[in-house]
Amino acid sequence: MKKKTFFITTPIYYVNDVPHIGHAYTTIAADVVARYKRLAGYDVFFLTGTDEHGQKVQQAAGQSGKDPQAHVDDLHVRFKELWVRFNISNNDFIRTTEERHKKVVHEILQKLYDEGEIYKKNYEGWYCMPDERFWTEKDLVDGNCPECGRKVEKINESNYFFKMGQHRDWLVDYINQNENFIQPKSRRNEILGFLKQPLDDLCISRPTERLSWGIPLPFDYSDYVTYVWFDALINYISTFGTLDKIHACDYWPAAHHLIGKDILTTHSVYWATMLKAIGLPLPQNIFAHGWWTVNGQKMSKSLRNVVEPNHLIDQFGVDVIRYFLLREVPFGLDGDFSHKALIGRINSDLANNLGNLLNRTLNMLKKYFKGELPKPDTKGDEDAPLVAKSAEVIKEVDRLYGELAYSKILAKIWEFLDAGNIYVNDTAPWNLAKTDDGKKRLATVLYNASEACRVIAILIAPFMPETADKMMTQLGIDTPIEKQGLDSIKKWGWIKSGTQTHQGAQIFPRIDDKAAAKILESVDIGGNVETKADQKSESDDKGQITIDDFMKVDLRTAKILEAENVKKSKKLIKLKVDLGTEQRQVLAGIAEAYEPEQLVGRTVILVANLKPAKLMGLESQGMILAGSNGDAIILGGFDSDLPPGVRVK
Ligand code: ME8
Repeated sequence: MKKKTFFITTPIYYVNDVPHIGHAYTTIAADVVARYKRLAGYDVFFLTGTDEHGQKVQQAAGQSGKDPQAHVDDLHVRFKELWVRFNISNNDFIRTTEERHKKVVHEILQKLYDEGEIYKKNYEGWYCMPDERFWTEKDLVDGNCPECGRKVEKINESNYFFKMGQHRDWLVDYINQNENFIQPKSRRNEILGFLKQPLDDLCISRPTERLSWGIPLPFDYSDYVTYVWFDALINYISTFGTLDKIHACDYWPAAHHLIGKDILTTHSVYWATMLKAIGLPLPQNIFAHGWWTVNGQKMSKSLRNVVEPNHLIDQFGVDVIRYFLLREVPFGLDGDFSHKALIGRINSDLANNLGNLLNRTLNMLKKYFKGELPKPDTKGDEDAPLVAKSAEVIKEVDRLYGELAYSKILAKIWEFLDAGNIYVNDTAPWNLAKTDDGKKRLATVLYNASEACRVIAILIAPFMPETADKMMTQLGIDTPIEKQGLDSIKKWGWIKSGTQTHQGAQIFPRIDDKAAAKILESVDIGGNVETKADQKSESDDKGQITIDDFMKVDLRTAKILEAENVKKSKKLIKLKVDLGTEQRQVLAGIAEAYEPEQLVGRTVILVANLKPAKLMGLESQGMILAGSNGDAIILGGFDSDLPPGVRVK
């Protein structure tokens, strides 16, 4: 039977940029899904690449005295090499300067031109040189570019335009009818808001006298090159060859275009309307994730705070970074990078939890069975809940992949890990080993604990492929993980009795306080901000906090979806709030000031990273901010609408 296909993409990165954790983030996120879908038996095609045309490349090449092609040939390698280091399993790496790509761009331009979808007109507008974009007078902010704030120039020239404006109405309908087309929901609303204005036609050419480094227009070859975005977006299909081949290909439409929130309009408006005009179906999903900052600041060369992935890999290893980026911040929200948080995750999630279960299981196998996996013997009450938990987690993980809820997927896998550790605690193998009868039960317990480790290895393999392989080696399993597949964990008991396990070194050793202090001391981003901030907060005796202390509090806008009084409580109201990417239950002590019905629909401020707490037996996942002058309690809010999930700072 033919396998089901699955196509996933990352943006193609500007070749001039130095790859940083932001780029790594999207690429790792795509890789995790690609790996999971392969494990689930799909025929996966995973595409990434580099965007190599445009003004900035032309300028940078000029400054280094190189021909632009030689310049991009040198630079694109930085991305390719980084993806190899990160174990990225892409099936293709497309470069927009490759002939195969240019051919498809030409074919599409010519087709749209012949069909009257592209026309030429004289145009006067404001042009932002660094962003290579035209703006209308009303777009400008204080006379500057609305995107980057830099100066714009008035330009009057003839250009070619794609008739994008005519597509507005159906696009709005399409977005309304296809809930999953743009995610998260807050981004979808942002685009629907954008489409409330009339949609302009898109200028898709640049005169060669101003910019020569681009794909020449096939119908005006010597005078114009293609606008870099029109060229770049086509990479998602040029990987498959000519239009005929794309139409015939099983991978299109893509299951997911993963992008950062910065490039949402180009994907959900430009690309969607281009596809419609070309006659191709739209991607099933465009997911715009959030933005990584460093100690609360945008990463930039001038602030010297660009987190360089190669250094992180050298210091912590590939899998730790892959894990951290996807565990730390819910996909879709912004996140702040810090080495301290990274070390915290290594110690609590990886060394303590994951390392612990594998290590103690292998240790006991060695001690009581010379490392050989015994045949399960006496059953016990603790077995069925462990097996049931495994099935529940596998099912839920699969559902969460559909939402690209990476952080929740990992949290769910860790629930099973906890269940494994509890199983070992409750069955107390060290006591069982004392009697002959106990030893029969011990055989079952260690068999089940080993199978639990294998289930975990398979579930974490998409996130941490090297770790999963190491776990398999220590468990003595030589069947590759892809061969075992997801099906092998759907039924308990794949691992074979008699397998000789090999306890090796701790997979994730703890980073002790001394080593952690040394790492933080050596961090050189933004002028050693992490350690400087620490020193400052220690020496501060006026009760003041630093900006870093403040940035640790993750304040978010949250929309109240449901509200009800908590029974037997005079003060508490139970709220269900929308955080853009997830919904949470929060208890607020505001019942004396508000009726539940007054609250639904309001946008409030939530402390989103507060440890969950139980109040009147109910879990509260965060805290709502309110002010009080003694008797009146007033909720904090905003004087105009903000979507849910926006960071407040
Ligand atoms: O926009 N946090 O390329 P680009 C999270 N060539 N993600 C980040 C990030 C950050 N701080 N910085 C970058 C382009 N990214 C175009 C794309 S696609 C047809 C053309 C990630 O090099 C994120 O995925 O500026 C963002 O969308 C992408 O890098 C932008 O990369």
